[in-house]
Amino acid sequence: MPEKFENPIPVNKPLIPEINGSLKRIEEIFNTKWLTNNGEQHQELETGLKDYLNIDYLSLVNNGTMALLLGIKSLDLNGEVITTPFTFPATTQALDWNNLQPVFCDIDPITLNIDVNKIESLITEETSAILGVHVFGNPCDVERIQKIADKYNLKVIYDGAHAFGTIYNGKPISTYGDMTMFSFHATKLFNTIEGGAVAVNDSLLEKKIDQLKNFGMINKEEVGMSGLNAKLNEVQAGIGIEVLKIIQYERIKRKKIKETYEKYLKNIPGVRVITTLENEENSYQYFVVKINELEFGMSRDLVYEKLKEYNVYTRKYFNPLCSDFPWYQNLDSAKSINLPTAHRIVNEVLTLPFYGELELEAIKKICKIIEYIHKNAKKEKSN
Ligand code: T4K
Repeated sequence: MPEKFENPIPVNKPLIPEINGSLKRIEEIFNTKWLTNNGEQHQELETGLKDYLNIDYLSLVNNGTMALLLGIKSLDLNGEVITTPFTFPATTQALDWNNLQPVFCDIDPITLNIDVNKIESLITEETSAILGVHVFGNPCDVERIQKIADKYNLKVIYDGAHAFGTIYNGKPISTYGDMTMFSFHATKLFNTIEGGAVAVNDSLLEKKIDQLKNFGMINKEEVGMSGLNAKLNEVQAGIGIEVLKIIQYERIKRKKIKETYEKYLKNIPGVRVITTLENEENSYQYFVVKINELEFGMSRDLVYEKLKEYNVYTRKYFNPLCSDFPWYQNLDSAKSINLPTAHRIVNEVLTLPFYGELELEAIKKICKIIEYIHKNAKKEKSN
């Protein structure tokens, strides 16, 4: 029987840069007394991110949810938006706050992203956009989604909260669709403690989002639209610059961790790794498996509980499905009968601990524990 970890292993640990660089930046900010409103740190981070992500237009904001909310607002949509139920609450809440009605589309069982084969049947006269989520950093079927959008004259928005740095078919993920939102929350691969960004493909839209995050102000004396305050402050931007410097090393470490997990989980029946790397450079933001109860001998929920006994803290992202939120219960598309794959998957998916600090020996041990839980479950059943 494997031994319990002495200290808890969390699902995530933020990427934290060496303290001196951040302190120096805070000192600069304090000396200049410029704390927010598009200061020097903000501008430097925006430029750094455009370089890193290889994109031309990007607007920084104070969290990923605001990035989505204001990004959607900038497109002047109305009516219905087709989206996925298998996502974090922020995705559909950004629609709610824009007075748009989500229409839930079932998901693909392999990628866990919106099922492109089912989108067209949900389009009505009221549809104005498709909102896809690159779940766990794996790209949606961006090319087929664009074809559908072109045919029906719809906008395409991507929630890329998990897809920072994902490259698909040789192109940065944010070059697909009309816009892509990124989250820079502490738990994300790249963080500014709290933060986010909207990446777009033209300068006019970038300008509009810049205005929307600053009360809709065009200049000091003109307010052109109803905006909000969603600015990223200088301290967070400064820390972001320091995090960006070490992101490449973190990705290399996470690649090794991912390979180690894959190697040691490969032969455990009923465990399937979600992330694949076909035509894609992965974001390395999450490491996720699916537990097939029949083959593994135990449900995902029980595995989650058992792992806790060994001091391993996993997560059931994204449980519950957004379609199960109380305020969507009158929607036809939210009915479970219309979302069979999402309802099955939400009971199978488990996010395992994944961060660069995690030692390879610890990964091997987590895999051994999972294997032991499987073997024991089979034994218990046969007794
Ligand atoms: N769209 C999608 C698809 C998203 O996944 C998210 C957010 C959004 C939109 C919205 O973006 P933001 O507005 O958040 O920028 C976390 C995050 O808060 C959330 O950002 C993220 N997705 C979601 C998937 O996960 P929780 O409630 O699971 O976080 P929490 O506090 O349980 O943290 C997880 C683990 O991380 C902890 O066990 C320990 C570690 N941790 C966490 C924090 C906050 C630390 O070590 N230090 C920390 O400071 O939501």
